[in-house]
Amino acid sequence: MGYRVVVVGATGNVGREMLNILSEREFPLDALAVVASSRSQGRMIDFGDTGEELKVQSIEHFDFTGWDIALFAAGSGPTKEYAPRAAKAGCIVIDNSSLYRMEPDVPLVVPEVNPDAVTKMKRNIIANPNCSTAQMVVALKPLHDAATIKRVVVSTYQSVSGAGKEAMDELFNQTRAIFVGDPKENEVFTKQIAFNVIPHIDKFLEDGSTKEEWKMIAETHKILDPDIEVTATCVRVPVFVGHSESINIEFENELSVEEARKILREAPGCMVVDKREDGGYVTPVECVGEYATYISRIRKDPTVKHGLNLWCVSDNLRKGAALNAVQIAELLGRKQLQKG
Ligand code: 11C
Repeated sequence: MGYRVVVVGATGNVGREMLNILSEREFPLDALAVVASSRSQGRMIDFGDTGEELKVQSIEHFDFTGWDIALFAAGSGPTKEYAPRAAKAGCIVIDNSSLYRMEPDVPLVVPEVNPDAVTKMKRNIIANPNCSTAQMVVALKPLHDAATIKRVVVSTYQSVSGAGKEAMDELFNQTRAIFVGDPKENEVFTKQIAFNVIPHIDKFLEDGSTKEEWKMIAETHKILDPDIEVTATCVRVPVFVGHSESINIEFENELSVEEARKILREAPGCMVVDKREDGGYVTPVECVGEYATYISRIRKDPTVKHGLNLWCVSDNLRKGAALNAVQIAELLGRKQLQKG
């Protein structure tokens, strides 16, 4: 038996990856609809590399009745309008926006970390976390189970694809324009992104932190453990795809580098590449199109009693968004689509 699946926001960065991943993983489909704003209505888009093309339908006229799962990658505005409509029609919404993440009756799920949370679904809505949180909790979970994490200090190096297709175009066009001596004004980012880094993602909060930094803290608490202290600095870098994170972890109990490496090697979703030699670590360009969260540079932090540092890289459009959403759909399938 297969499922009737709708991809909402199918023409965007994450929507297209959702289609690629449904096809790559041979998700059991009885029907697949692709939906976007009325501007894209009638456009044909590829269903991964199956050779099949799908016609985009307008969200405004789409009837979710009879559909099992809607993977939403539409941003908070359209999601606010259409996700409740889909959920009310009996379709389970797996939402990639930040809209529902912190609502107590909406599970926020990373299947490698808190799969049982899907059973708490009450409104036919499950939330997908922010990309920078998803990869971090995949790496933290097995270490937390082994030695209890007290505190995490994370600095991110986030690719422009996290900010959408226009942001990718801005990096490309600005880089080319600087090369040909005809610099262009930035429109998507607040400062020049080509050949630069910007310590600002999402809006500023009153305490001087940004919403992206707040999300990493609040979402880690909801998914993994509210007792872990987290402090984050989120930075945009001129990389097209792949978020990187420098993570400093303080534990309650002793955990050697060797034990951490062994635990991470065996942990679901993790791939350790840590050769302590030139090139013996993973960089964002190598993680593009991959499923894993890569972990490198595992080493002791000698400034605290039980501390480790590590480097963590993942494809933000995949584990950080589309893959995680499809994994939640697979989880629902295994749990026989528990509708709430
Ligand atoms: C970025 N992490 O890289 C953001 C994108 O809350 O889902 C995802 C924002 C979110 O810009």
